[in-house]
Amino acid sequence: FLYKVDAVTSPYGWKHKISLNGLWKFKLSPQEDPDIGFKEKWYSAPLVGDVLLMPVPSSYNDITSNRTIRDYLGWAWYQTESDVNVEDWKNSRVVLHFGGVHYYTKVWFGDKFLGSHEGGHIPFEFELPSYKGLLTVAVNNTLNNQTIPQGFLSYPSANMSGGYRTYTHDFDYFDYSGINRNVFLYRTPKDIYLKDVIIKATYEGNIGYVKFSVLSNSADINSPCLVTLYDSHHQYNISQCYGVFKITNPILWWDRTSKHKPTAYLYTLRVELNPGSYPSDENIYEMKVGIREIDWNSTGLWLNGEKLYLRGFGKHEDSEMRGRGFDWATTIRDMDLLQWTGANVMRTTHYPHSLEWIDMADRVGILIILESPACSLSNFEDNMLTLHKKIMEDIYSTYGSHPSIIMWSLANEPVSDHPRARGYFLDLLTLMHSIDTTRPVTFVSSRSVGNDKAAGEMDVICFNRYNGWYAHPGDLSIIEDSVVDEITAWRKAYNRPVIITEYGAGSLPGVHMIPSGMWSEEYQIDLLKSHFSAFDKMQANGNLNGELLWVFADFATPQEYIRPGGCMKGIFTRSRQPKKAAYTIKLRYETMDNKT
Ligand code: GCB
Repeated sequence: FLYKVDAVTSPYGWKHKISLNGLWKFKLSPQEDPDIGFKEKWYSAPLVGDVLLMPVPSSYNDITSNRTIRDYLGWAWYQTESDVNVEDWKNSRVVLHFGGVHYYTKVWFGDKFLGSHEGGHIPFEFELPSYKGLLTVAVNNTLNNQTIPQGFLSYPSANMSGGYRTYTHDFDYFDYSGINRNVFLYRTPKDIYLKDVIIKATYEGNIGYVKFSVLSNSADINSPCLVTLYDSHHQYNISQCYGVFKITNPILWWDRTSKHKPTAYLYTLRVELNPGSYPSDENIYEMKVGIREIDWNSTGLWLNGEKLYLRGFGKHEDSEMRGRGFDWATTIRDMDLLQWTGANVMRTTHYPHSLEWIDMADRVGILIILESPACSLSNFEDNMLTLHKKIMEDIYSTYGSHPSIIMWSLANEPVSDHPRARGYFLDLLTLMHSIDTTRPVTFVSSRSVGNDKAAGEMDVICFNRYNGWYAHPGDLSIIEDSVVDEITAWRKAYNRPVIITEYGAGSLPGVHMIPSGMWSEEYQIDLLKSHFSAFDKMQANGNLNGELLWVFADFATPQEYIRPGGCMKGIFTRSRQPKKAAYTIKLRYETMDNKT
């Protein structure tokens, strides 16, 4: 497969970065006194007492053999020493970057409170007052009716000694917690520094247009910038913070006619603020840019003028021991396996995946439907909408420049037959259209055509349905007609592109049955094939624009009697080895690839 050996392995373009990954001190607050860490100011001195070493990044849940840690709810404390032993950092602005911490985070540097953050899957950062010191992070994973996603804590037997409590949520994945993604420091000049670079890279005819805006801390839009766009053949310069590069005969990010399919061609954009004013290159930021155009109308989606039929998966960021913790080995393995199947798309269920992941998708040419963390939403009150809007804005500013992202998904399986759902999702749709005119917007429905109040308003209809599994378990004969009828009904009702974003069956590797029965590897294959017959008909008559199987690999769920050791609908096991169905999918997706 095609990996770019010349490309750096980080989506973060600052020149000077120091990783803070490694073993951090870790301590849980006791359930009897959950706020003790704040009262005793655990941040002001090295953590003592029941302190463990915890790998960062990783979720803390599955690292130890301790049940309390696995099932913990409340404030977990992390601590490390930031000791940047570089003289030059003294005169710089030092920024502490977190790729993602689930769910509420409070951060101190020594006694100084740096700030807090809400939301588990979005990067955030703080300026550090100095570059040497004790860094403490308190993280709380308790979700409630006002968080995204929601969780429900209740005390059904408050009188019982020990205060028995229950905690549930409506989404089915294990809610892994802690410092799940990379942590690092980077440095910039103190006086003028970059805050964001927004890119829109498209083309018309044989001209590529790379529109950029460099946002810095300076209010002066005329502050000097040198922006360079280059690849190994060409270099273009613009001495302004806003502008458009016009490139004749650009190499497009995705080109199905190329010998290497797809090409995933990336240019580099280099931004230099106040050029020439700094002895080091701390005023330089570099990022990759892919030139491509997405179009959509009532009948489908096009990428660079070619009509897309999406074939791929929903996928969790989940692996053994690490939980939701970012891991290069898993990332590269997953990217490799995705290509091995011949898939062209992946939905980041049910939250945005690490930026490193999306960056890899940019490099290999996998298309991404990027989903927000709003899974199984049932609260449509105004304060929820405000939080959801903020999350979508953050998602856009974090991921918006990545060429692999072809569509935004506002939510997975909300209670979209709720009377408020329509207004709620229309507001989010309007917001996304106002900030990004280049990509379609959807949410993924599990409601029926007749009951859903909002899916028909989206640019693309995405729905999940488990025929032969949750509906009519064990019955394969029902599948083909049900799928054909439902896809036809969605198209007829709303005249929009339609994608089935989840279907599938659980299988336990090594369980075999003839004739096939539920949980066997054979049943998973038979169920997929029954769906394929329907999909082929619907693709042929133009009613279906894509099929995404649930799920790429098995993953951890809360403990439930309907799931033996996790969600087993993967075509790969949790340790990323193929089940029999992986070969069925590979055959189908590769054959489709050869057709296009
Ligand atoms: C769904 C959800 C997904 C679950 C899946 C299942 O509809 O979107 O998160 O894992 O069903 O296997 O139950």
